[in-house]
Amino acid sequence: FNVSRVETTPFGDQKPGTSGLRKKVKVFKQPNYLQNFVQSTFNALTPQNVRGATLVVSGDGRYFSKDAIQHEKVSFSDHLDHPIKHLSYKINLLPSYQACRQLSRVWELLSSSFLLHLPFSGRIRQLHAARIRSRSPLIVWPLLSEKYLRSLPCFLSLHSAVLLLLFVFLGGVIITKMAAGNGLRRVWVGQNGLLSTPAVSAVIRERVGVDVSNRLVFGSKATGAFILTASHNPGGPNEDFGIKYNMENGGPAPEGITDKIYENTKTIKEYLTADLPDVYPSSLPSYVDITTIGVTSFSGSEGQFDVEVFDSASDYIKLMKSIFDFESIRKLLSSPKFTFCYDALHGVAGAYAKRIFVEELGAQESSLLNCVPKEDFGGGHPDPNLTYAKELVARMGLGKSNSEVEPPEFGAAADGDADRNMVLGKRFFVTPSDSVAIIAANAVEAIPYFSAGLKGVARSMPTSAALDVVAKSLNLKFFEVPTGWKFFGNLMDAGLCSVCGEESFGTGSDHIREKDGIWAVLAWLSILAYKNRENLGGGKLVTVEDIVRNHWASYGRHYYTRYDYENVDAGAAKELMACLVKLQSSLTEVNEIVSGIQSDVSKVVHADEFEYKDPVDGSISKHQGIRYLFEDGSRLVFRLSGTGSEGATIRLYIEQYEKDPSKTGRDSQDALAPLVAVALGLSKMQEFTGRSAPTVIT
Ligand code: VG1
Ligand code: CO
Repeated sequence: FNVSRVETTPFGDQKPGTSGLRKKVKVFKQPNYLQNFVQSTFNALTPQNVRGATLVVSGDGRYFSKDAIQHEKVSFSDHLDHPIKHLSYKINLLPSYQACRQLSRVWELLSSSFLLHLPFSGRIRQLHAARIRSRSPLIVWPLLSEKYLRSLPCFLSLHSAVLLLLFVFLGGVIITKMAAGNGLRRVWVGQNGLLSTPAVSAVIRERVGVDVSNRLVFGSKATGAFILTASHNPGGPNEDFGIKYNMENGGPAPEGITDKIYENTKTIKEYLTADLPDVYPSSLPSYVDITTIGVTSFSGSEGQFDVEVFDSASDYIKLMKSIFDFESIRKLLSSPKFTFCYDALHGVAGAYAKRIFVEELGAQESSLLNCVPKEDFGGGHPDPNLTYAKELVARMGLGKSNSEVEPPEFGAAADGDADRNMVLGKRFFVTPSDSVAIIAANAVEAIPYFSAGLKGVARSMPTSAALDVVAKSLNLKFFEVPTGWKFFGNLMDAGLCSVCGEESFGTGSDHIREKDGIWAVLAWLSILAYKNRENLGGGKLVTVEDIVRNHWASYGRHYYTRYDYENVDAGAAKELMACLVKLQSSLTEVNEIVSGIQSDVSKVVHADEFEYKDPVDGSISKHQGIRYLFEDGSRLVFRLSGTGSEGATIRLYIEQYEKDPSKTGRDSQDALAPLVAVALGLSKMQEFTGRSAPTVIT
């Protein structure tokens, strides 16, 4: 292959947020938008992490992922894309993507105006859908399409002119070609471009790879990864796409790197790319088919470049087996006493759920909900919480379901990229803040990986202090970090932290450097298996609810809720935050307002903007959320989300500690109502945002 330098101009909006760059697909589809970000990232890394390096490229499979990894689809319509591509190769014209960007616009106009209304477009769509459903090898498609096209001379004659112009931009490839262009040695791609975020983290750290002769090679590592996901944000042509870079420790790039990336995006002038052949058609001698496991090698002027497609799940499963006692979980899952349900919300967790829960652990297939990964998550919002995981919530007997069928004993859901988890018991919700505390409290007994003890525990600032109480009582090192998983990585690399979590349904450990949704489910199943080790034959099952209530009885309960005001006006959100910061300068004034709203809450004794000094590298992160701390341990926290793609999202976190075991059984919204009123009044939420209620309550 040959490498070329392509001129480009900067975009002003490529600042990575809490977890990478997330934007509407439309934004990512702008010419050079993704290329600029990828090149800016390569430029922010040390040369040894680029030249000769091994890069993982995969994601949650959302719309636009395949384009990003491998080829750039003609954007006007999927069903016409493939036959046309085939044709362009048939006529043997080499694609040259750059030259004809503008023509794509013309084509889009033309096609949307009349081509899509031709009577046969429906038929092509059907064929295409059938191909996807049957997962037939790609080779079948060109045959189908060729036959089809031959039978449609009108198609050709009508559009031959446009076609001739079209194939010049058919060969666009983004990340893989840019990796070759930047002198990387190889790219690893999960089959079909699918890898969960935790699986990416795992394979960066260690993979059982294969060499060119398909021999297993143990212990290969990658230097980094591009993870293609917008996580819990919806997917599809009108929804979100995202990309983030993870480092060689398997964790998200630290702020030092993401700041550098952002600086580079503001000045970028060119990017490097190689003219590798495209996926289609499969009849070309060398192409990369990301649906098939194997290695494809290319030789360039500076050496060889490989694209290796590997099974998305096997490395991850191997890792899970080294952490948990699968045999004891299997006993639990196969016991008739224990019923189970897992909802992948059509995210990438589906690619793991059947293999792990059904094939490895013996759960019934009917216990899997929405476990087929979809580009648009079936039109849903792949966010595992009580609002968006509706089907699971109903099945678990929470919400307004008809309760004729007995709900399962255990239910869990994942987000789009499978790093989040929601854990539910029968008619019972486990808050993520409690979940991490309970896992920490039980890990040593129930999970073999931790049998030698925990090195320490950590939580993000807005997460409730339930974990703090466990840390204190078990005499564990404890850390409070800003929101976002990147802050846990340094602690783990330094051997300071084993288990950590966030209130936002993220839980994980130092087995990798990302939160891990399936790990959390296996951790809970391990705890249940351990607590029930003598009950499965006879005796009463210890349920999820029992475990949580017992935990509250020994450690006290942190009533907790989060209010999200999604997609509010960005200016208004900023003003609201600025007012809260200003208010902090006078606690007297704050307490006057508080007691005016609610006379029976305790006093605010401290207020600040959270700032974090990393104990390992000394780096400082400022403006990480506004805190109001009360005398009795209650907290109000206000933050702006860093993962949205439109407007601003205000998050309000409300927490109250109850030590008295006779008072830990209240409904949390009731218990927190006075503090909620204070928070809304203090922030003048409705006044600033015009919203009388949040979009999501968790
Ligand atoms: C949110 C959560 C945060 C989480 C982040 C990424 O960030 O609050 O705890 O780490 O999403 O999760 P923000 O800035 O919107 O509050 V994931 O599953 O989206 O990668
Ligand atoms: Co996620």
